[in-house]
Amino acid sequence: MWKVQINHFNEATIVHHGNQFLIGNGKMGYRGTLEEFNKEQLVGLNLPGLYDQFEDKWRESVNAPNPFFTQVKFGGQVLNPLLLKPIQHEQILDIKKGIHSRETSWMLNNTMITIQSERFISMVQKDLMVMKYSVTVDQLAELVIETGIDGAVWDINGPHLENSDVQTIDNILVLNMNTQELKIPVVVSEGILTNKDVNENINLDHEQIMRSLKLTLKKDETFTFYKFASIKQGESSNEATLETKAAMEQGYEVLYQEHVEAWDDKWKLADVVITGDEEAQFNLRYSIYHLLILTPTSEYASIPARGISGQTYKGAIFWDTEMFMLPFYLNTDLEAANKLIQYRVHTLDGARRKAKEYGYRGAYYAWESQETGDDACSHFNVTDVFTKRPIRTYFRDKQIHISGDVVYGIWQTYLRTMDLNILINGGAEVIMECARFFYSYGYYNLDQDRFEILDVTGPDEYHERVNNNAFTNRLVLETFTILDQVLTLLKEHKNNTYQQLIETLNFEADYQKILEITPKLYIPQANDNHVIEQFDGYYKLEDVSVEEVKSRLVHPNEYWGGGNGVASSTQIIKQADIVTMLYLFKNDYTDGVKKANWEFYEPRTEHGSSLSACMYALVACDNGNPNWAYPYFMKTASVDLTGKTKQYAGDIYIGGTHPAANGGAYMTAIYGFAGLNIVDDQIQLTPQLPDHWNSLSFKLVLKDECYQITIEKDKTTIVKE
Ligand code: IFM
Repeated sequence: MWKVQINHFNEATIVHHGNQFLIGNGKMGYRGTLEEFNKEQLVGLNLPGLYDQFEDKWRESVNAPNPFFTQVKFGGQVLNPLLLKPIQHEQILDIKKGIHSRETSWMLNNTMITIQSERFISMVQKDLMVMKYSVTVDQLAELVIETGIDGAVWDINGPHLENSDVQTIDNILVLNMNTQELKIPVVVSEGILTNKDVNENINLDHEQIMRSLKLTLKKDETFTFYKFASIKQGESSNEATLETKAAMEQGYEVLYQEHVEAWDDKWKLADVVITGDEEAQFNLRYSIYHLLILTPTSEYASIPARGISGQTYKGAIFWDTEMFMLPFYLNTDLEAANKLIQYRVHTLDGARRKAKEYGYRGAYYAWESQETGDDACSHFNVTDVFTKRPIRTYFRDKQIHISGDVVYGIWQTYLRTMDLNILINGGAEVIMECARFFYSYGYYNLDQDRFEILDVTGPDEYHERVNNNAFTNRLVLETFTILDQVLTLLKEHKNNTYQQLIETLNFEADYQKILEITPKLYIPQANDNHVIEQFDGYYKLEDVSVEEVKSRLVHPNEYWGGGNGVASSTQIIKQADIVTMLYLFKNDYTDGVKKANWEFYEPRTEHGSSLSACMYALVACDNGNPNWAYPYFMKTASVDLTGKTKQYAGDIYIGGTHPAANGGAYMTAIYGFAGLNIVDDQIQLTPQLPDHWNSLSFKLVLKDECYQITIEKDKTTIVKE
């Protein structure tokens, strides 16, 4: 099963299907809406690496004009399911090929008119979008097809594009605009080829540029046009036009074929095969599909928390990338993994600026990072549903674990490749600056003779500004430990680089101080019940159930955190916090501690974040309980199929796709159920499949070799390919 399919039209699910039927290639994402839809239905061609700020609104990624806009008119009636009920409607996403298709029929004036379309964003030519669009009638009929570029773009905090200039060059339509803030050109061009000659007029409006095709179709005749669209960022209309022309010369079939072959190559390495559970198989493949359409194409852009599904969360990059998505790319596409790491190297100066802004030294990475690494996160990131006033949140100021997450990601990449270039080409500098930041942020408690990390927000965002969040403290310890390992390695193998870094960063004194303080760093330990307190004073909070907290809500979209929120004074947490720590640092903790904490924190977790369930699944597997893990795995893997996630935080729309959950599903299969562990280039497996699974198999790229790993009930095989 490789297809997501719906067989009827329902207005209420337009937004969900926009996410569910998304296509993309890492550089662009196109929402799963119908060709006749517009910004009201959240049509979106998202450009994840391009950002803009309009006036004093939130800076966010840019959505480009829509080159696929097409509507058919018959007898003066626009064929649009919102205006006229179709007699048949089907929408399909083929996740094996990265192709979206639809077929819709209407009965009007005793004539059946059927629209079929098939579209893709080329996985080969990254600025290219291609569509085949057909209309069939069962009676002689006169039709008008309007197709062109719709410049009326859906924006959350826009408009982001200005100075629209429309032109036609050799019958290619071109819409030229630029971003408001940095004046970066965004050019959309499109050309069409038709299966028969038609009468065509072009209407140039300042935001829209449309072809109007007038045609008469005989009984049972089909009219087809092929559309080739080029979207250029920072380039001129000339480049866009040339690419459109070249694509038209190549033709639909050739472009289709190369696209499908590129997808085939991707699946060869990325697929994970489950036998004995079709639903789990499909959900997992669907999650991997999302990771594939997010494969980074540049080292100057990374993967936003809502992927390429739109501008939610400002199109920004969070810790989601390193902690939940990077493992997939490390196992299947090292080049992509390196781009993610290089993105953090290129944004180091932004992190330095943020540290300085708050009065610290070193690098404090952006909670919501864009192209420069400056923080896009607002101090008031949620709006109160009752008063409509902004709520002061401390994600930006206090979620300091982000710098540790970046360090962790770089180190994991180094451990996987043992390639010193990762450290030499900026990785070591990032690690040094992050360690320095933590050193300057921490507090030496003279009375207790220990180094503490105060006033932070951990992964559980409902409890802000807490002291000694165990997860954060443990990650700081990891950062200090990695720092020492990195500097020792460089000193031994690349002494020149070592000396140069120490001198340019003036790091000698900090290095010594960090080494001295590391043994004093306070790491909260398990109590007599083997439970670790999430932060100082957590146990003193009201001990209530999630259901009880829910029953106290006055409004369904009310924000649970933010100091005064319903959860803030209780032990109810938003997402896996201690449990995330237990997964990341599994060797530090006994099975007893893992079990006790899982059992203690799970009933206290709202799972209000899509990052939560996979961590519970991973720790359950690590604890030898795959059947406990299974429902959390299924929840994670189906998140973008069901659309059952929070759509609002207060009054702010937070819908879209969930790449961290997609990555978490992959992690659960590979690190949980297969129990993969790589130590010194050796593949170790501790498999524990759910009872009803027969087998699990996947590929692993390790040091230029590819391994096929197959886990069956009673045997495990590793074959070098
Ligand atoms: O990074 C997450 C955070 O942990 C919870 N809120 C949403 C963010 C983006 O996914």
